[in-house]
Amino acid sequence: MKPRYSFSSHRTRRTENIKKQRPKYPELAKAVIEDSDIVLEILDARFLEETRNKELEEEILKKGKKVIFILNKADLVDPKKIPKEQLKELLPYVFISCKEREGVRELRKKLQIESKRIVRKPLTAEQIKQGFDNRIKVGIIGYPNTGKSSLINVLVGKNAAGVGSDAGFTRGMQKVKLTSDIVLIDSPGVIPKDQYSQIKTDKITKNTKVGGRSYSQVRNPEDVVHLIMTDHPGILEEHYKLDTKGDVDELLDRLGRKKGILKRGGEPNTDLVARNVLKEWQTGKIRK
Ligand SMILES: Nc1nc2c(ncn2[C@@H]2O[C@H](COP(=O)(O)OP(=O)(O)OP(=O)(O)O)[C@@H](O)[C@H]2O)c(=O)[nH]1
Ligand SMILES: [Mg+2]
Repeated sequence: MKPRYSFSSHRTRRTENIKKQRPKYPELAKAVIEDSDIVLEILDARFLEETRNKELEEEILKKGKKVIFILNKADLVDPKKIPKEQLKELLPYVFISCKEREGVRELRKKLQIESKRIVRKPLTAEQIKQGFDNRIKVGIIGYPNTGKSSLINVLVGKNAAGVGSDAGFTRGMQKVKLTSDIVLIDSPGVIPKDQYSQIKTDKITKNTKVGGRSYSQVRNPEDVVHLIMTDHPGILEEHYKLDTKGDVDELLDRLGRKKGILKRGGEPNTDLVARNVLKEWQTGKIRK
């Protein structure tokens, strides 16, 4: 008998491909920074500190590129509740909701102002002959799943970049025209080296909590639910209307029975229940 809920379609060769390619992503992001005049670092407004990539920020600084922080998924937070000191560190920033298309006009205007400030060397005859791309390049970098590709789509007003709820969706660079003079560059999400691991469960668990690894691919979904319950006491119990006093096993067990997510013998399938919880958490159905 097949399980009633299955995420098996996600555990395909694509996952294996991502694993093989992921080590190259930081290099790709650095190449995007090198190639860009302006860099947008996309953060998840729910997890500002956790989704920052200081390693890439250093690279931006080293290369002397202009950076604008994009605090995306603003529909899932109350911006007024974010401490002022935290925001000060992220200047200049723009709150954006790709979902609600908020903040987009402000960002477009900022990009236009900034791009006028950039001094470009006139092209040589040889460069013109070779069709050298002299447009202003805006690199979009950041942690996986923060909405880089979604931002490109709302900026250009059409689906030009692929979007998916699985972290690691974008796997290469992609140039998308914004105006006749500005081009956006999409790039794959990067987890900073010091927080990235294929084997250390504590790192994987933390990355998953902030959406950098997908609920469908993580090997230890129950641990991630446990971390959410520890870091944000009461939130899951309130959302699911279950009083389990912070006990993750009891929560997953009771939720499995309530939703009918059961194994063959009739016991709750806690792995799948945990993945369901994580999906709701990562997509913002459960609010902090
Ligand atoms: N609620 C909400 N969800 C968003 C917003 N922007 C993007 N998302 C969702 O976040 C998920 C990831 O979006 P992508 O645009 O694919 O993110 P990405 O940064 O390109 O991801 P990778 O390519 O995997 O690094 C998708 O399920 C989007 O629908 C937003 O402003 N609000
Ligand atoms: Mg993407």
